[in-house]
Amino acid sequence: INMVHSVDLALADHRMLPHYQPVVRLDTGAIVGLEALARMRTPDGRIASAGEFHVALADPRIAYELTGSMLAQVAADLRNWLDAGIAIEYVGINVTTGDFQRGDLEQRIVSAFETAGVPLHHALLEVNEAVFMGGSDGRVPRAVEALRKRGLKVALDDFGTGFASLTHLLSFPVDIIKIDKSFVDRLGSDAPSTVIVQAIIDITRKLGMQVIAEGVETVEQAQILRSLGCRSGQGFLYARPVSAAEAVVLLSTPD
Ligand code: G
Ligand code: G
Ligand code: NA
Ligand code: MN
Repeated sequence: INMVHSVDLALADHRMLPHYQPVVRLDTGAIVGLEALARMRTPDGRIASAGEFHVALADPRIAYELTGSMLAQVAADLRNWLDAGIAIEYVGINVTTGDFQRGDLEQRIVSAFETAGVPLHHALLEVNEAVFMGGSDGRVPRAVEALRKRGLKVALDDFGTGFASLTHLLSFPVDIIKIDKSFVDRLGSDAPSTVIVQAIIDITRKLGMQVIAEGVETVEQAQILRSLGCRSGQGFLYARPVSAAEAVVLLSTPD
């Protein structure tokens, strides 16, 4: 099957929707934010994960249109949650190369959030290392700088898997570093990984950035992360990505 075609049809039928995974404080378990993850309702009613269709996001047009749909839905959900008195710092939205090509990402985010009446500081843009470093013209870091000046937060996603050097972080700072799951997986069993995670936490802290550990699955990983000074994490240990309706329940439940 042709994934680009499937996602195209799903976009036209409003069958692309955000699910949300909580980001929690590792000491209390309190939810500080959410990451929006695209899901596709298939014609037979199943919910497909992004892993099943993300090859289609290599098509710049598909990536661009998915982001438009996600921005509108995330901003509307945020408005509902804020109206319900739910305190939520940010919702992360994943963007990729195709989102940076037309030079209008900033305007698209601003207008989606203005339409919903949601302040921009609730938006967290998640950009992975490969996208951040891709394109020799420096287009992405410049766009990121402009977005941060507008008051959005930016996270460098999947940190440690790509080529973003620490030198680069000094030139193009971001608000949040998300430590890739592959490092979290090896905590405890693999000494070098522990040393690397410790170094990432120490250096980013000194640069004034926050750290989120991704893919936390065990109590032991969470305990090691806390001992290394990591304050936030996300992963199946706390919650899987859930629908907007289920997210309300998680957000409304006292910790
Ligand atoms: O949720 P899941 O594990 O299936 O996600 C698989 C991959 O798809 C991850 O790399 C994730 O960042 C990416 N992804 C999920 N939702 C979106 C989205 O809305 N836009 C983009 N560009 N990527 C997404
Ligand atoms: O590339 P990005 O970091 O945005 O991808 C996040 C992906 O990781 C999502 O598809 C989400 O479903 C998945 N994920 C989140 N927490 C866990 C976890 O604890 N274990 C595993 N295996 N996957 C996770
Ligand atoms: Na992400
Ligand atoms: Mn990630």
